[in-house]
Amino acid sequence: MADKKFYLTTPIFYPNAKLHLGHAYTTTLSDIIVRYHRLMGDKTYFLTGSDENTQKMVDAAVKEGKEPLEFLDGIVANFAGLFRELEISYDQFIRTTDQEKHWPGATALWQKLVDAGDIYEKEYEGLYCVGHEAFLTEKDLVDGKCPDHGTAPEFLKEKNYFFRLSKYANEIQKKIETDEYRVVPESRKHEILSFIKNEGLEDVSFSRPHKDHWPKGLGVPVPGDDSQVMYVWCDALANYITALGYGRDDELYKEFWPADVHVIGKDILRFHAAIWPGMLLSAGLPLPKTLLVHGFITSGGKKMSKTLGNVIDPEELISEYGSEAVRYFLARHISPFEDGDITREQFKEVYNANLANGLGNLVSRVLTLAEKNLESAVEIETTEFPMQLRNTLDDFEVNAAMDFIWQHIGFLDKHLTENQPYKEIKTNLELGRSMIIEEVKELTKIAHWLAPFLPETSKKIIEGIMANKKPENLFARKD
Ligand code: ME8
Repeated sequence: MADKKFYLTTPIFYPNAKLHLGHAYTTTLSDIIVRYHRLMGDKTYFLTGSDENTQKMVDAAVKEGKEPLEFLDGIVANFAGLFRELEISYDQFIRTTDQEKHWPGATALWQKLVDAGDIYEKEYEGLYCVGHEAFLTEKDLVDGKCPDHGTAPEFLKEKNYFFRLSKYANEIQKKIETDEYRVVPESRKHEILSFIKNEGLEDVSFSRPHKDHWPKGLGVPVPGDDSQVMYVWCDALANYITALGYGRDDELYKEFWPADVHVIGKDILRFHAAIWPGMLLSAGLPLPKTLLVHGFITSGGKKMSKTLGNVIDPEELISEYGSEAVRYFLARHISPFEDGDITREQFKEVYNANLANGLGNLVSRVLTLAEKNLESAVEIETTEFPMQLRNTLDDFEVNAAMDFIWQHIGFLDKHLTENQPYKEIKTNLELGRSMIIEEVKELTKIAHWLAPFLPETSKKIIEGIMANKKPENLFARKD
């Protein structure tokens, strides 16, 4: 398995505001999957980044009285800070304003679509939702407003270049039906297939007139027509290959493309399961293998969104509980396939029950016993990932994998209580010690299994075992 490559991407996020817990979910889920593959010996590449050539970013900058490009640097530094705190082990952070890394590949890809005869010019009228960065139709609106963003779309009439997506509808449908391009979970596969079957795939507007108020350096110019920049979704989707050097220095591209997994939220399914494979087919490039589509985190039953203003700030949770507690919550208490709700009360409750009283208490019990009664540290043995854990993780069921580990935490806790090595040791030193050694060995396994999910905790427990000492500050109870 060691020579396998594994390339995973997250969406590139819009830097018009700070990231919220939904974005933290996507990146944490992605990080867990990548860390698991890295542990299994795969050669991994993990890409994330920011989607910067957008109207909404310009609007947000203007609102704060800042120059857009200067505003971007501040927000992107924030993204990187959050990802560092959350221990996101990405290999590259791509920015779509990066003229050296991103633009050559986006331009080369555009050229391929032109060469295939799939780009044509057309006058266009339509309703544009800045929140979506997409054209909507009357059918999409509720009371004249975009139901996701609560705002009325702008009416635009302009010259655009169009991408002939309709030409690829059948081929895309077939690739998804046969799982050649696998959409997970099944419900999302059905969703996109019935969309293609019922509504078909229309050609997409793929450029916008360059705006006078946009600063230079924003928007990838359409090759051969300075008056137009690429439509933001066209250049954004290209990031998955431009970051690997497509169109400039394609060593990484050759090694890692096609992507093994694109992780996205359900809101951007159509872009990834229709437009993106259409672009790749037109360019004659291989399709990604799997699209993992997760649900939305809601807060008190409502979608968490920057526009709706009901976001939970991951930084706040991290400063109160620590980043490992946030990773724990996202991995275990949110399903990767369905929507999941979070409230601060529930967060505190599961933190106390499963981290402070559960894992934290178990580590403390076992290692206090070891520290007091063993003359030297128990030797660390290498641990296999049990088949059940591997199966769940291969199926992206990160929450089920966590349940498996917590089940074992429960077993070990019960074992300790029932066997009472702390009593045994008073009458039979040898037997008592060998019982404690067994408990430490079980704890070692749990610590290894935790590595992709809670890397810092895993390390602290292993260090504690190696030093024969209880680690300090592991999940203090919150009242
Ligand atoms: O769509 N729950 O960027 P974006 C869970 N730039 N995940 C959520 C979420 C929620 N409430 N809200 C957002 C874009 N997300 C484009 C992507 S890719 C070539 C371009 C996550 O900043 C989820 O992964 O709006 C969703 O798909 C993504 O953030 C959208 O991020």
